Amino acid sequence: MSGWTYVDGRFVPKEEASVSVYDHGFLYGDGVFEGIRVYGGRVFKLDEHVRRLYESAKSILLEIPIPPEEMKRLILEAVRRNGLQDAYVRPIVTRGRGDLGIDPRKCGRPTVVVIVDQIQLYPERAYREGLRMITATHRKSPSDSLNPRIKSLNYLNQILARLEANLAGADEALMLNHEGYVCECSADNVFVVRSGEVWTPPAHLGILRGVTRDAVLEIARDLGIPAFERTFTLHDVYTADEVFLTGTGAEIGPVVWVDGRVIGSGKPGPLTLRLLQAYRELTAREGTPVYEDSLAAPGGSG
Ligand code: PXG
Repeated sequence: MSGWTYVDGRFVPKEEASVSVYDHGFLYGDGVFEGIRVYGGRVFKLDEHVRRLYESAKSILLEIPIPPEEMKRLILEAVRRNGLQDAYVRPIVTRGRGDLGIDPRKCGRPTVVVIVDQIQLYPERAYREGLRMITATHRKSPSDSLNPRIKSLNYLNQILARLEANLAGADEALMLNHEGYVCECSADNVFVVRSGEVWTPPAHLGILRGVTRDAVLEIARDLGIPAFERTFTLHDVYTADEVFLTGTGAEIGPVVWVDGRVIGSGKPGPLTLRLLQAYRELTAREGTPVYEDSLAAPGGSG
């Protein structure tokens, strides 16, 4: 697919988009990013994603060289330039180009990249039949080491967990914190349904506070389904009526098998499917319009 990518102040053809090998995002994973969906020409939860991007950056003392409102305009323009109605947008901000030492003071200006691409959806089978998940032996990195609330370019912790899932022939890996409490999956948040209640681990346990997770908590409450943040263990997962994961890419993915335990009936649960339908209605209805917005910067990208 042809298209345009924003790199450091200008749009370039996708095939030509590149950053320096001296960029500390490449050398050390020193940077932050977001993953955002566009549905029917509307950017879903743009404010929430941009807020999290700036919070991640602030936490690692990375000053994004443009203000949040300009970042939003840039994201909308990037989608517009690619002429897509449905897309996946990946804003990335790195520490920038430095030398071979880790010291961020050697980096000049942070690198800003916005990639727009087509979204690779989970196969429809995943929603019809459900996903299989294993618990990774790799624990979530503790909040006082590398806080999982920061959506940084340092994804090795999650990748090591995903490799375990791949080796086991599973779709996703569940990750625990060092106390053994359920945290989240390698690249999705996790929920359990027990006796009509919906539980997901609290953010302070050491997880990424997913935008989809927050939207699902809100949808559940709107539907009159009791939904809480709660600390729980693998036992609560194995014996749950339903389990599902959430993420920008996955939306709401039913989980029917965890570490050899069949969850509920072994099919996607009724509450999960109800939430998925409500979530899809929300994504079809809400969002910042790409092609008719007042935020749009007239003309070029600067
Ligand atoms: N936890 C982690 C660790 C994540 O990376 C989520 C939860 C869900 O968050 P949102 O805000 O999307 O509801 C993510 C999502 C992938 C992929 O390939 C997923 C994510 C990032 C990059 C790639 O599935 N993040």
